[in-house]
Amino acid sequence: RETQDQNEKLKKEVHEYSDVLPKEQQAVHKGRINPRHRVIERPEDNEILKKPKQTTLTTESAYELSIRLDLEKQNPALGALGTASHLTGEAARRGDEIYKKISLNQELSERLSYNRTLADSRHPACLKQNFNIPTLPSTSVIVIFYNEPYSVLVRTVHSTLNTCNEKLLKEIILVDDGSSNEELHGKLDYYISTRIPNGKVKVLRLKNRLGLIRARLAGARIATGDVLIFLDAHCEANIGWCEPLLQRIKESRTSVLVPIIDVIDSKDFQYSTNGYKSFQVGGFEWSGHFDWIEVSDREKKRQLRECDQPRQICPAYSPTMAGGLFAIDRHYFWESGSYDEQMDGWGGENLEMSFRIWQCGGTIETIPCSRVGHVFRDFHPYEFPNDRDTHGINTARMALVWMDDYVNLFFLNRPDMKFHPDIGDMTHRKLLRKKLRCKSFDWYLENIYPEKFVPNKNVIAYGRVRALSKDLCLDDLTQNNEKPYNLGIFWCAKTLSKSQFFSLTNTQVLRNELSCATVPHGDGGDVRVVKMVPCMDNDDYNEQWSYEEEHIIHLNTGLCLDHKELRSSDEIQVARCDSDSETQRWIIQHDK
Ligand code: UD2
Ligand code: MN
Repeated sequence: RETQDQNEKLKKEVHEYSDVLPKEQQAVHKGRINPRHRVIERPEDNEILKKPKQTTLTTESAYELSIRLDLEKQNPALGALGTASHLTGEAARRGDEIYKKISLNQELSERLSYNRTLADSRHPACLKQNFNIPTLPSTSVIVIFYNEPYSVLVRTVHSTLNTCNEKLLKEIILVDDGSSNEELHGKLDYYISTRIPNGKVKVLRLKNRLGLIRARLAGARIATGDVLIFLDAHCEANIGWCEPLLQRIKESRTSVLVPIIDVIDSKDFQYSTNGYKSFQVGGFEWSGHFDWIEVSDREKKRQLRECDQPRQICPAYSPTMAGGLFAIDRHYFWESGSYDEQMDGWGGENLEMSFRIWQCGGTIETIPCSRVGHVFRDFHPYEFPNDRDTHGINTARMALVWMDDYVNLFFLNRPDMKFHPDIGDMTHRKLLRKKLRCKSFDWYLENIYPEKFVPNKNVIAYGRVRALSKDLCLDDLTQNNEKPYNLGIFWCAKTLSKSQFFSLTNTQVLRNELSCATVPHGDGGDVRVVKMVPCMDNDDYNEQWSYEEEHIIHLNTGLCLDHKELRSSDEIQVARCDSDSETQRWIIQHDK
């Protein structure tokens, strides 16, 4: 009742100044169209905010109205406890439409409360932990954003305020990386000053888009908390996530920490976990991409040795981190080299920081009692600066500084990056590496990530597997490495590329980075396909091959790799071995 009255008063006020509003909006405020109805039907009515400020009162009233309409649109029951929600009818259609554009259901997000609750997804042992709050370091949470949906960003802020102990949360710094979306300017500022007036939420606006790496640096420069916690602008934090991070940094200043990142579905906003029993940590691919890996048995043993709590809630060493959500001591952030400021746009900074931290004496750890949800999107809703592959360029910079000779493996996977003109100069990063007396990449692989397969180490041969009688090479075709797939052949690429890169290991496994070649058990015909399956930890006999007199022989079946009657793009086969057959002769080469 009271808000209704206030709204009425407000509408009158807006009405008085409505001359400065766009035509359509005037109609709304003169009461010809139910404004509530209109905004729900036409989100673009927020256009009002795109008009230049005429008088402060008018603009503020417009923000006020818009914010009230936003709040009216929300249904507190929707998505409560992190459950999935589904729109119907016209709203569902609009949700699908916006989803196609930005890979996120903004329509739905606008209907979920900023303060929706999440189910506690922590391991039960986490609940028994006690923290001595006054002794913990304080934190500045830094959230960077570029044209993120307003409601998603605001929910990230509320979620942080609701879940991070207020005695520990010194401030939230929102860094606007030059967003063009007007709603993220005046209205956001107005929202913060009227709805979150505790002074803890600050907005730093960059004049131009600097890319997420420099945006994080800008936020870190003005931060005053003891610990920096970085978040993406589409996160919802789970209960009790701050304390375990801050406690661990108090114990170990050079540990860089990541929470378990739970998944918020970009379509229905379901907050889902993999259960609390297990979680993954960070790995990488030689192409310079981050990937998720299981916690190794080696690491589990280390946890048992070095941690006096139930193993499932012990910090887990992580060879790399995803990059978006992490906590680091503020001074250590700068001492350890913060970021490479010459990295533009998006990508690469996560592996750079991961290798640097490990090689220069720190650790990266997943803290299982700290869980934060993140909306994973299928594609980037934004364009890249100057349309460049900033991930590739940044990763090349990273590899040239931190990976020693292993940089060649990166370039084998990314030949397009080898002489890329935009890579630039890295002298200052190399000096940093010297100054901090950082260890080698060899050391990193041996000690931090010995499970990582190195395609040119402990191998009989590596490179492309080329047919002798024809310019055909074994090729992944378009398959990815997630599911088993049939291996193919294709015209040999001029420069060795990822899809034609194989190794025959000393243990006689024919494989690429993630998958091993095998001939499926089965009917036992004489001509059969070759399947690529996830490599087992222990070499499986069925995955073994020998290489004799240019024949590649599957040990278990005794069949030979054979491209007889096959053409480019076909699936490769194995057939009964024949020492005279030209189509069974292969060479494995990496130099040409
Ligand atoms: C992942 C990371 C992300 C970052 C990236 C590699 C997680 C969950 N996310 O990609 O944080 O490390 O890998 O670079 O680990 N943004 C800007 N300016 C830009 C582009 C993006 O401020 O020019 C913001 C964006 O609004 C978002 C954040 O940077 O808040 C990360 O971008 P993203 O969410 O598109 O990246 P994501 O999660 O795919
Ligand atoms: Mn993200």
